[in-house]
Amino acid sequence: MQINTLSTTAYTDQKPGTSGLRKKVTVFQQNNYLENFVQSIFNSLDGFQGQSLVLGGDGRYFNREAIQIIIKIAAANGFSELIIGQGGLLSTPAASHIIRKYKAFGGIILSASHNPGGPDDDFGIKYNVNNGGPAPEKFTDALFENTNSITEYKIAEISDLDLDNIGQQQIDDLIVTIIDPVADYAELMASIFDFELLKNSISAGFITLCFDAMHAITGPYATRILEDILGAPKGTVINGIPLEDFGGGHPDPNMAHAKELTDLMFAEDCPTFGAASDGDGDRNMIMGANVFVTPSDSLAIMAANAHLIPAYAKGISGVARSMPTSQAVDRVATKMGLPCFETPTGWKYFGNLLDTGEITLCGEESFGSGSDHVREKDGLWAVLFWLNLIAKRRQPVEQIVQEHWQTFGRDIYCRHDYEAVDLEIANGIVEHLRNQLPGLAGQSFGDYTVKYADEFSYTDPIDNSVSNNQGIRIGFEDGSRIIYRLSGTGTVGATLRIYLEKFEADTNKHDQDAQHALSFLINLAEQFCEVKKRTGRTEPTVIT
Ligand code: VG1
Ligand code: CO
Repeated sequence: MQINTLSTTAYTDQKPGTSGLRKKVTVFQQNNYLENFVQSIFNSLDGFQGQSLVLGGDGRYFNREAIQIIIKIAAANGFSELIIGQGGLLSTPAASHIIRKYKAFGGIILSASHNPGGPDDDFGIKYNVNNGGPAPEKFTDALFENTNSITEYKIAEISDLDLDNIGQQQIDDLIVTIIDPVADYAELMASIFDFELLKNSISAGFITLCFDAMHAITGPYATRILEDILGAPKGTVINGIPLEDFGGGHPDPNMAHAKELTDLMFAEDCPTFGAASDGDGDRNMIMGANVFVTPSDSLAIMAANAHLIPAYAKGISGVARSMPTSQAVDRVATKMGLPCFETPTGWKYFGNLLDTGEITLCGEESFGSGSDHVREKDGLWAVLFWLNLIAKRRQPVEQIVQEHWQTFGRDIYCRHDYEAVDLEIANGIVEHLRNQLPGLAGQSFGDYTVKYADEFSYTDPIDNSVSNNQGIRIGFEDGSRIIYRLSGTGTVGATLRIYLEKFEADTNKHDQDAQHALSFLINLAEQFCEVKKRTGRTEPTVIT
């Protein structure tokens, strides 16, 4: 194999965000932009010679071209085997599983997740380590430094590979294995959940369902598992063909973007269960007949009911949530006597807790939940968890949620996103908030008295690494919170996220609209941050 070392010039903007490097496709198409980043990943790693690397992506525009380039750079750098999903496809949770199952050195996942795709939209790339999870911050920091100083990269002179036929190809010392992207994952799901019970509940008509794959990666996974294996009727999976531009949509599973599913679930003759997943298959939205389950509640309900699922029947060791996620799961943990951890936003912070067995379940308010079965959040896993729960409890989604609130109280919750805010204005808002923090504790606003106002910083309990500046928190005496963060996944300007929550113990007040119940806090949040005043906007871009 002829290996060439080519000189290159560093780019200064390759800093990984919450989940890898995400930029416009046109940025990735710049001369050597992708090559630099991939070589910098390898420059940040040791000991991979003769090892295997997993490769796959969510199928968005530029996926195939990128994979061919990465194959050549990985070959030139000394990997001995590449395990690639057929067609270059792997959902993020499936990639995590495959790294673990085949004991690969690591994996490169091509995805910009919930961001839109297409020639003028977004592309992304991230590196996962041998536990199957996103590389920790100390790796991404070193990687960023390498991208700033890179001067050359290595590339093998081989022709483009056939990604579409399952099987092995040998090119000199390199083995390229093209695998069925779904098979291993489907087998894993069957080992966690009660598939017999699910088959029976579906064939008996007790569960009727609709799954919106949003023209993204979960199409083939959901079709195989829900329709082919569990016997749900053809057509259960809608928008099931992955498209390079997601059909022009925004593959983000929430009521704003999964509109077709939402309309269906609020119609009169709707199915009993509805769900959607995102671009790379790690997010989930759970709905029942005329009801939407917030991701924070979903996590709490899963924790409270985990013993009903075969894989977790012996009990769970602990739970974790990202800081802006509501405190609903904390209440479950307290009642069950389980440890509960609060981590910064992003799945990489759960890795150590999962690896050491401190926790079994974890989740984020941003439609993500998962367990120790992989090291990424997992959309279809969450869907199957809920289906298993419904089948086992023989109750509709709404009743499961209501009963949960009766037992634990309700954490009323919502998130307001202001997208594509001018960077300077966004930084000004954060500065303005920071300046207020020292004086806020003890002050009262209506019925709310500020208990603490600070910036969240996290010390990993396993390796003691410290992550600062992980969001601004204003917490009140009654447990209510207002949280502000700038997104680390956007590609245009800045996205300001405002998270609002309030606890309601009174069962008679559980059936409230969240926007209404939180209106005082919503106004207070604006008073503190002035996003409307400073941007001239009248409302958030998206409310979830
Ligand atoms: C968002 C979510 C965060 C999630 C991240 C990656 O990050 O808020 O909870 O882990 O996306 O999810 P940010 O920095 O934009 O708030 V995914 O499905 O985009 O890989
Ligand atoms: Co995602």
